[in-house]
Amino acid sequence: RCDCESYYYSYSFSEELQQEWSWSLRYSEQPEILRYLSHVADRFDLRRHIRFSALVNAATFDDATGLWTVKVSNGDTVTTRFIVTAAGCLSEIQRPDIPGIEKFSSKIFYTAAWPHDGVDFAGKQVGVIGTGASGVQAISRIGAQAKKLIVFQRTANFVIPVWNAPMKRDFETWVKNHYHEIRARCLASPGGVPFDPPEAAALEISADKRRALLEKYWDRGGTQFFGAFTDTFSKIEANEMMADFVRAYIRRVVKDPATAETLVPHDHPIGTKRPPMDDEYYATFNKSHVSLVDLRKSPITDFDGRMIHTKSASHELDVLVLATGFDAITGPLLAMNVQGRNGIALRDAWFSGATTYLGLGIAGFPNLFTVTGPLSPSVLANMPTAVEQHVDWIANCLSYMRDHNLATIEATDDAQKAWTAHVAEIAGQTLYPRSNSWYFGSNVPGKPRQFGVFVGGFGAYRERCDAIANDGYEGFSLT
Ligand code: NA7
Repeated sequence: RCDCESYYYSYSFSEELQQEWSWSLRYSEQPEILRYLSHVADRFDLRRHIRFSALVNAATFDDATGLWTVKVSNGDTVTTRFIVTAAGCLSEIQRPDIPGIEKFSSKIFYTAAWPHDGVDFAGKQVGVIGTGASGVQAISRIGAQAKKLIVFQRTANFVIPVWNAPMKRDFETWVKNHYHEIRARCLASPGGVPFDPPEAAALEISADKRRALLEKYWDRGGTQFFGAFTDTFSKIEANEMMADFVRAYIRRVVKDPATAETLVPHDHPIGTKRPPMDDEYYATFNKSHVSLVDLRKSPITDFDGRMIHTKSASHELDVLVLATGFDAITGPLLAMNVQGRNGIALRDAWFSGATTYLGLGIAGFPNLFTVTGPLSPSVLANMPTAVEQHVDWIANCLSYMRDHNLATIEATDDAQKAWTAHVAEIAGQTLYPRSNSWYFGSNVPGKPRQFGVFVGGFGAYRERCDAIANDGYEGFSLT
């Protein structure tokens, strides 16, 4: 399900599309999002431009011709001057090495590679490993269907309710009448969203006022909760105040005190790991057929046949769901085996961490544009807005090159170094480094620890990209 409010998080590139499409829920579910994307593909006759089931196995730059050769899994080879990657930030599955799992004989499904025709959990004994955004939403749904559900939790997360509900038609009418203004606010805002900036710093107001603001933003739900204060992501004391509010909520909702305490997070500042969004998660643990295993106290020791063994108990399962995440942000690009100038592999160029200019271009990899690439606002901005901003920027750049008879654009080393350092410096001023998360690549063994996202604000980022383009693509070398 979408983490975000449907109307604000859909495409803006066509006024007709904005006006004709209606969302049924405040936060749309996966089937409706898929219907929307299919509608967009049909409405703009896009399918004829797309080769489906075409996995890119390799992309190699030829120094002599200045062209890229792209090898595709179906055997096709394509030669092209430009490559625009739009592989997503969360599309490369991460399969953790869980000792003994090869001995498990029941079915295993990964949330990151879910069967398109769904899975029927009715009457089944189900285990779920992983309590990130995917696990949390899966647990609520599976808990409503399965005969028995056992959740294996390694790290407790702060799960924020979204208060999902049918779309109010008067809200829809208001949005459709104000799209112009809403989109302009998105483009100027730090998160690519049309919400007002926080009203106060939590540390500078009275306890009563703080409580009132927490409740006000909690009632708005979802990511809007994090808009309550200016200092949530910069001051640990302020962050703790917000965290305590959510901890109290968990203790109120979950009836069994021991289960509640296991679900209460203590190991990271709230919001510095992606906070899952769900309305039913905590209440699911009040169901008699749902139980929680704390993997910190009782780690998995082995599997055999239909059994999963932990230090303190053994459980028989018909199905095991692994909600164990993705090799995020850089993973999808590295999986394409990109090779740039002088035969340098992207994997080697990024051995110590990703280096990019604006998250749009990479030195040594000419004419390769990366939509929502590493070190751009990507996953910490409104994603469709971030995608559209990059796509517009790239399209304008290609027009500029055509109009000026240019064949090559490439980020300079200096500009790339400066941008990469700038992104790290800004992340260092926040509380994000206090957690281990996929933002840092912490979930992938051996991956360099690096904050993969520009957190200086989407609006400021967009202005910088525009200024660079207006300045003849400063920081890029064009030939
Ligand atoms: P996440 O957020 O990376 O969550 C993965 C979860 O799986 C998390 O709870 C991990 O615990 C857990 N995990 C991973 N490996 C293991 C092993 N080996 N044993 C036990 N538990 C494990 O991935 P999601 O798919 O939920 O979400 C990714 C993003 O997609 C999400 O943030 C949204 O933006 C959309 P850990 O916290 O590492 O202890």
